[in-house]
Amino acid sequence: MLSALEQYDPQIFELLTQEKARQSGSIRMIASENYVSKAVMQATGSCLTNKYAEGYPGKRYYEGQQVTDLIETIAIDRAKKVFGADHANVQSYSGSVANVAAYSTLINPGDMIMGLSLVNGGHLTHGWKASFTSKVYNSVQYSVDPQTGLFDYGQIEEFAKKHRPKIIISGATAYPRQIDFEIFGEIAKRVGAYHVSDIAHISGLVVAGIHKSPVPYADIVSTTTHKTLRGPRGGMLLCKAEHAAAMDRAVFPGLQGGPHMHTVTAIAVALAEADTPEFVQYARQIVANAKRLGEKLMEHGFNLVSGGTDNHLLLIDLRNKGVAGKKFAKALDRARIVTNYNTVPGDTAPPFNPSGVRLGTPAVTTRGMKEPEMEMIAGFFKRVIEHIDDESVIEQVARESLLLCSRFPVPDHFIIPRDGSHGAGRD
Ligand code: DSN
Repeated sequence: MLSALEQYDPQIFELLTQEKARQSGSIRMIASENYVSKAVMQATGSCLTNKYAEGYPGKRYYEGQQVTDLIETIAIDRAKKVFGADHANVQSYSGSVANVAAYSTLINPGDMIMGLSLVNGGHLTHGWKASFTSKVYNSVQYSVDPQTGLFDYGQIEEFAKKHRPKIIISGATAYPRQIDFEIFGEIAKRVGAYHVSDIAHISGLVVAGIHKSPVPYADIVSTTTHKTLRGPRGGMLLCKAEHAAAMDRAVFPGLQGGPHMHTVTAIAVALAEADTPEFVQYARQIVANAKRLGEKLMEHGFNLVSGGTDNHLLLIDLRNKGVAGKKFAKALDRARIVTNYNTVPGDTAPPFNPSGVRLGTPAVTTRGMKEPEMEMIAGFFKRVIEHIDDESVIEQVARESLLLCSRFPVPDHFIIPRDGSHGAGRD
């Protein structure tokens, strides 16, 4: 029987089928991507896509909220529980909007924000020059140490003392080590700044207790919900009680109209999944996989920023290889390994053709791959870099990648047990 989509729009159906095959037949190592569970996928594609719900539970501007109020309240309560936060807002459309909402909760246009620069691993919305955030706010940007690739907290404090920002942003999109949020919080206090922490990449690791949480040390914490947290594409904010009302106003009506209730619903589901021993085990394996991958890559002569990783991502600095990041990432893609090219600390190459590639283990770990598979993948990286202009080798690696993928089918039907009684967690 034809599905509704197949029947109504065969062209889009065919393209979705191709994308499903691509996700299934490639080793997906974009550090911000994952595979969601069947339950999250169902909630995302549910009837809540049909509902408008401006406002918050108990105070809406549209009627018909008998169900949405209950669902959003559950999502908020689950977020507060798993992150140990006083207050949560689950309506942000994305991490970018969540960050802007955090800033607008605390400061006014023209005030100064201080974030990690994009080329050092920060996000666009941390005040990068191309971002709206640097136009609305007066942005100053700190860096990592170009030699070690690490935060130099002493230098960050000096920088903060010099500029006296109103907000200091901690968190990154390409930093492979633990971040000391407590120190960021202390620096912010000492210069009279608010502390906003963006844990979009690591929120799943934070929930699992594997990465230190910024919640006790930050005024507001923002995150996406789809990376290591393995929920739908969306954003979320957590804050101390004193900022709760202002933060909710900043999201709605400050920045957004109607929340995407299908996404809020799926966030609720993902948070239930994250609150299980299985998820903690998953998060541990993400890090174990990243560490093993890093060790093997270094054995194969790759330089890693900071010499390894504490989290889910790795940054390969290709400057010793004489191969640009884009060329390597494109060759890897032909070999069925999907990464993104990325700047590395001290990079003089532009962000669109930088000197590194970023890779992460959340998606391959969801597929069930473990350390032996990481060793195989590191071997694929070696062969691709050594034969970057030899398509026959790249094609051979692509065949082996596909074989590896076939041993670890895409778990688009996996289920996280809520009571630990359903065995391996897949149906
Ligand atoms: N674009 C995301 C990432 O890949 O890290 C950050 O928003």
